[in-house]
Amino acid sequence: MEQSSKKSALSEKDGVNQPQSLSNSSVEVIKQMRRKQPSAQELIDGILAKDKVALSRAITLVESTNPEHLEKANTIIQACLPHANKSIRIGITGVPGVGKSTFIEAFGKHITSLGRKVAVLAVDPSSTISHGSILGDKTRMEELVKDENAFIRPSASGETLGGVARKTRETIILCEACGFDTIIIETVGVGQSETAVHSMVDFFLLLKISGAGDELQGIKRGIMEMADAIVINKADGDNIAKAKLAKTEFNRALHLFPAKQSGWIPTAATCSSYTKEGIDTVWKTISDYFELVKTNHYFEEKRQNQNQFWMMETINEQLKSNFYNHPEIIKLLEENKKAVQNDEISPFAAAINLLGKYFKS
Ligand SMILES: Nc1nc2c(ncn2[C@@H]2O[C@H](COP(=O)(O)OP(=O)(O)O)[C@@H](O)[C@H]2O)c(=O)[nH]1
Ligand SMILES: [Mg+2]
Repeated sequence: MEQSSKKSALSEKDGVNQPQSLSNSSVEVIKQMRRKQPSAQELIDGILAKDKVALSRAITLVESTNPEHLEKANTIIQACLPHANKSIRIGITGVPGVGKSTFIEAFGKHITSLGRKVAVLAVDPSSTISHGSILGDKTRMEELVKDENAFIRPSASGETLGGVARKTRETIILCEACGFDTIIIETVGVGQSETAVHSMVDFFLLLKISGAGDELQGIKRGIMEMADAIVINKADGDNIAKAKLAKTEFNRALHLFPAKQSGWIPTAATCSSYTKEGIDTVWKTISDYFELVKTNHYFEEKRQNQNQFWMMETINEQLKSNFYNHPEIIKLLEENKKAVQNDEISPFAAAINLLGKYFKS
């Protein structure tokens, strides 16, 4: 039978022609994106081969809420663990606008020029509201983004601080396995994020700017206590003299704090992330710190304590969330709240009752 040019109802339909406006190269890119997701093993191999694309994809799995992704993420983390822990971890805090991102750009470039490999992460539990403020920061790190020896990852968002902290800690492991020897973690400098970051880094740097001469005003004592160094940024132009005064004042204040367990004596310094003046001194200070704590073994001790701390934190958080999400507890909690309000039961007895019910169920 002769083939008719007219298609029968049984033959396949013609697809939609590719519109002229789509270039072949973008079609190829879309096709690549749609290709099968890489397996856990492929990502592990990629990370260990220092492939940043594999690293990014694995971090996306760590950040996912999909249980299947989390399982895959756990496999990858387990495989990466033996290759982790070989870096130095630096936390950077300071109020918004103090210049953290600009500083990290200048500092990051400086140390990659010395042959180091830098990964920059951020802890920002508020980014659900601000929609990932660090995304804008990526443009502040224009040079570092292009640097082959740097990796910048915007913060995980839409989570509790505990959730963000877990993801950041797991991301650190992946970055280290991918060969990054310096991890920099920026905090937004508000709320509790400093404490969380302090519990996952070796060195904690507080960034400041010179004020109206009353430098210690409004600075939280707890933050000063956590700091291993205070760096007064924006020491350029008309600011230089004021910044030097601030440095003196901070140095005096730092002397009043009790000695640190690390044996390290924190100091204040000035720098400009614009002119790069003082950036090399900050790195020198940090290097001196690591030399000290690696010699006196405080380095390992602190990391071990941090691991224990995060294990306990995770248990506490899981217990709490399981308890409050338990269907029966949700119901009983409301009933007991009312009973407590009406003085029918003591708050303590109500709590014990609920916990008893939960652990028996
Ligand atoms: N003059 C001066 N301005 C700076 C310096 N570092 C940062 N800035 C400016 O301060 C503003 C806030 O910087 P940014 O890095 O986004 O601060 P962050 O919110 O702490 O991350 C920006 O306009 C920067 O250009 C510096 O060393 N000198
Ligand atoms: Mg920033």
